[in-house]
Amino acid sequence: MQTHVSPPLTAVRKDRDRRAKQASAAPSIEEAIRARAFELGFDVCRFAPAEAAPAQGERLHAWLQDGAHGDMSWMLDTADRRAAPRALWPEATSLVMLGLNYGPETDPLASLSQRDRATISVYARNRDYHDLIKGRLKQLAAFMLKRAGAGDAKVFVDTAPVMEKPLAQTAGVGWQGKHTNLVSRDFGSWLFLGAIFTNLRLDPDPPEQDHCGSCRKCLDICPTAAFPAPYRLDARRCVSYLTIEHKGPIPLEFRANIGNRIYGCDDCLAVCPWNKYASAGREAKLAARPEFDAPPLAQLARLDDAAFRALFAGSPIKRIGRDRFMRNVLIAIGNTGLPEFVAEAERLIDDAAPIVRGAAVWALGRLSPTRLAELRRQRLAAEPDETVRQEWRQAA
Ligand code: B12
Ligand code: SF4
Ligand code: SF4
Repeated sequence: MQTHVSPPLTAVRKDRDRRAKQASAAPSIEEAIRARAFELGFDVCRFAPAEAAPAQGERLHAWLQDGAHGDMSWMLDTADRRAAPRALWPEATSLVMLGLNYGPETDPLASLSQRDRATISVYARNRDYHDLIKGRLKQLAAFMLKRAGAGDAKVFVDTAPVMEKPLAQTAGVGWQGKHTNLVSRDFGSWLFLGAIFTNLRLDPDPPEQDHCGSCRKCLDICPTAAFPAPYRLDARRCVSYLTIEHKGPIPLEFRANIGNRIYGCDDCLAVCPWNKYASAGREAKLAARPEFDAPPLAQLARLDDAAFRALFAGSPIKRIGRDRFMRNVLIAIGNTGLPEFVAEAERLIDDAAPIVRGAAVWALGRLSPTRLAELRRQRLAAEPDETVRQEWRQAA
């Protein structure tokens, strides 16, 4: 016959202590998600409640009311959903906010003084980050739901109506600096952001505080005076907007100050003193391709549609198309002040696209007013497009 013998009290205690120890050694779901995020190449992963950043909706509406979004009408169309995570997805309870370091290896502003070269902003010197980050967010979301054994999740990077910067600040990824981008104490201005909304309940991290202090370097360096006040950007004046988002001719008042920036701008990001703690990004697919690091303007000016598509396959630059890209190249050419570009500008006056012809007229006027005057009468009479005719009329 078997008799049940109770273990001595000390053995019970030992067993309980061992199990408690095991339980505390097992990572929490937040720690597990964070560890997986690092494996997937993210550099920051933090959590916020879905009610995060309630004031941002009002600020977004005020910004739109001012017309600061310019012709990004999609910002207006999606405003109500963008204003708060729950307006986009009512079941969301927690947010996983991710940052991926894309810090450059060299001074991103070095090529600004090379007149015969183009400056492409750091984020666009290799593969499109949207594709890269979205795939990883999906992998992280799948891991999270599997670990939780329940729940639902949605992933976002850039293009969805989500205010990534203020949400990331609430999760403690960094703070919105006076240039309005998120600054991190560890990565400076060089973090791409992404988000996972979920109906799981995750423990939030504390928010980050503003560490700008009395600094105003980013405000002072802006070549087009795009900040009406600290923490406020008028997109209509920002070179990033003008060279990427804006579809028509670039307003005359900004052309000279755009210099050789042909796609985006990094000036306000690059001068931030917090970049001294930044390091080069570890993602090879985002490291600058040599051919996108200060490419010669003369080569870019020769790209036809097929060559443009081939060169920028997989790059975010492809999105703006050859004609808008060539408009930007011609603004940079007009700013070189170098006579060797006169023939290039004159050749593009015959381009099939009005946006290119118009920019070519401006560039030629800057480089050789005499040659422009020689061509004006005959070309103006033959020009079918009113915007290009306008360029002929206003060119020097
Ligand atoms: C629209 C957009 C743009 C527009 C407008 C930029 C802007 N500042 O809004 C344009 C085309 C100009 C642009 C440019 C760039 N962009 Co952009 N853009 C976006 C996008 C799609 C939406 C941003 C948005 O909601 N703007 C609306 C305004 C109202 O929001 P906000 O800037 O946060 O405005 C806040 C402040 O003004 C503040 N505020 C207002 N008043 C006051 C007063 C006080 C006292 C305070 C404290 C705050 C405050 O409250 C507002 C709400 O938070 C986001 C992706 C996303 N889905 O979030 C990427 C995003 C912001 N862009 C990004 C990048 C990298 C850039 C560029 C650096 C690209 C380049 N090199 O050319 C430049 C930087 C220009 C700049 N200085 O902002 C990254 C920024 C990453 C980061 N670390 O912050 C994002 C997050 C994309 C991503 N997924 O990584 N962009
Ligand atoms: S990206 Fe360039 S143009 Fe735009 S706000 Fe910053 S410094 Fe100014
Ligand atoms: S440059 Fe200065 S003011 Fe601008 S974001 Fe960095 S710390 Fe803030």
